[in-house]
Amino acid sequence: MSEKILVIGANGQIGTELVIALRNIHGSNQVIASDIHNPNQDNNTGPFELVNVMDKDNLRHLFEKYRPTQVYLLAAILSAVGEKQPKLAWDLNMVGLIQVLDFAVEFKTAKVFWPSSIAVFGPHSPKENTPQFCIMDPNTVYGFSKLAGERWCEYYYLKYGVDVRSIRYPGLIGWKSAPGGGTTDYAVNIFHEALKKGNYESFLSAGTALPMMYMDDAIRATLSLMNAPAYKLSIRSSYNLGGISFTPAQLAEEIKKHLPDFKISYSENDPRQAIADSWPKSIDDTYAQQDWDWKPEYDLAAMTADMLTNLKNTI
Ligand code: AKB
Repeated sequence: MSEKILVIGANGQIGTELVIALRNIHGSNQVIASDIHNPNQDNNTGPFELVNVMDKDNLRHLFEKYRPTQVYLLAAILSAVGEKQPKLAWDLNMVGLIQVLDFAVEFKTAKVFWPSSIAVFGPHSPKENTPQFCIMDPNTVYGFSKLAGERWCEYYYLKYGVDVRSIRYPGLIGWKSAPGGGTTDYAVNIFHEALKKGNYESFLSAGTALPMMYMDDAIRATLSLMNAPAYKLSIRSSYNLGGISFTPAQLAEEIKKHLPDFKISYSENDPRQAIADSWPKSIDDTYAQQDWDWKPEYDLAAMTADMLTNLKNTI
């Protein structure tokens, strides 16, 4: 069967790269990119629709027009921006998801993808190798909207049979797209500043370890999960996904191997530090390994080399 794939939030950090990957696999016309903003350069290569996920009629129109077989709902407000606009973050992250799940039931959408995050964990979750199932007490609006969203995903799967699949993404690092207002954004910004200015002021402290992943791995993981046979998937809330774990100081050391004059400094009292301190340092992704053979390809050295090589040509 030929797929019709709707990507909502296509201009964002994940959406930009996912649309490219999906169009390479399925052909440009089979992938409808949509966003609240006009298409970016990468999304201009096929059908595009303006959409506001909070607007039910607007969303219904897209489902009626395209009858998508797969929907990727990526529109969200991330951790740092969410703390500045908590009510809006809650509304957008929840209303968007529930509307899409309802339309998936009504229009019999074969598969839905929705991203969760390491932000579902909180101060009392284990910090090292955080397991799939443990205490979860997120204290950001983004984090508890993602945790509630995971519950809704599992609920729609169990009650209505929606084949919804999800990943708890770590911080994502890529050169094709900009990060969107999260706590892990430093790990992308540092590369841009290293190449442009030779120095970077990190808003997280030198020793703040966080789970991270190179975008190539994240896209591969997303497509693997979406292609996995349904009977193999034991998690219908959201899968833990492990990649690399490093601190700003370790990333700076790695960058220095390519740019020996690079200097890093650290700001104090940034509100994102408290968010980072409440999150895991590394993730146990045994379920993803067992259920759909997940294995990351990029370590810190490979990711840093690839980022610098590719970014050099765009700056
Ligand atoms: C953020 O920092 O908010 C995101 C995330 C880890 O979900 N990158």
